[in-house]
Amino acid sequence: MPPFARRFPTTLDRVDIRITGDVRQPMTLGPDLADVSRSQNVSDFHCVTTWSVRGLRWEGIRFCDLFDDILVPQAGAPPDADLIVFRGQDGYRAALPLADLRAPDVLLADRLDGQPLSVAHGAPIRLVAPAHYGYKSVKHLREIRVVADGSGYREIGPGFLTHPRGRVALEERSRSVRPRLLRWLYRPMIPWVAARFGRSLREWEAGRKAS
Ligand SMILES: Nc1nc2c(c(=O)[nH]1)N[C@H]1C(S)=C(S)[C@@H](COP(=O)(O)O)O[C@H]1N2
Ligand SMILES: [Mo]
Repeated sequence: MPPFARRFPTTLDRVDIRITGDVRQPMTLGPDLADVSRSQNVSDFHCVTTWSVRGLRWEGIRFCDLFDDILVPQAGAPPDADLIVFRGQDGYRAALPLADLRAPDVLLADRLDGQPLSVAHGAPIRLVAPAHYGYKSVKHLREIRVVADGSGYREIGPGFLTHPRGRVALEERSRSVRPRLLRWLYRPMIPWVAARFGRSLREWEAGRKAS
């Protein structure tokens, strides 16, 4: 989304994710993630603005395995937490109900199509929730916040443009704007957003090489 298209991660070579919120023991996930069993799947990816990519092979750790094997026993997260909020190194964030994140195709992915994740697609590690619009799949993960009661949670940006679940199959593009209207508004923005993201990424890459 536009405000984040010009910000890029600072830590690319290692996973460094803080576990915060309603936990007994806040902790940091790093190399110990290697102990969680790995998983892979092929899925389609749908941005809410109407572009899609088919047949992506993601590899990483199932969110449900991370939650049950580390967040509950080690961080003391409530097994019946309401929401999980994901935050990226660029400040972007999105939340999904824990129940949705338990789907077996929801991964913290560090590989895409057999390669380590690129910066463009979320290095060093990102969320992938294929049943939900792309805006839920937070890239460059920095923080996972456990929320016991999500009733007061506000999404980033204009709240009416997001949906608490954002399921693709039900066209949950927004909580209040009709999907047909949004399709019609979003579609012409795609080339502009893509060009701006591409330009920012090239500038950032050139800046890294120079320093
Ligand atoms: N950290 C972060 N994650 C993000 C975004 C972002 O700007 N920053 N954009 C979201 C949106 S709107 C989409 S459609 C997908 C795009 O993923 P891709 O760049 O791998 O295609 O990432 C999502 N995750
Ligand atoms: Mo998107």
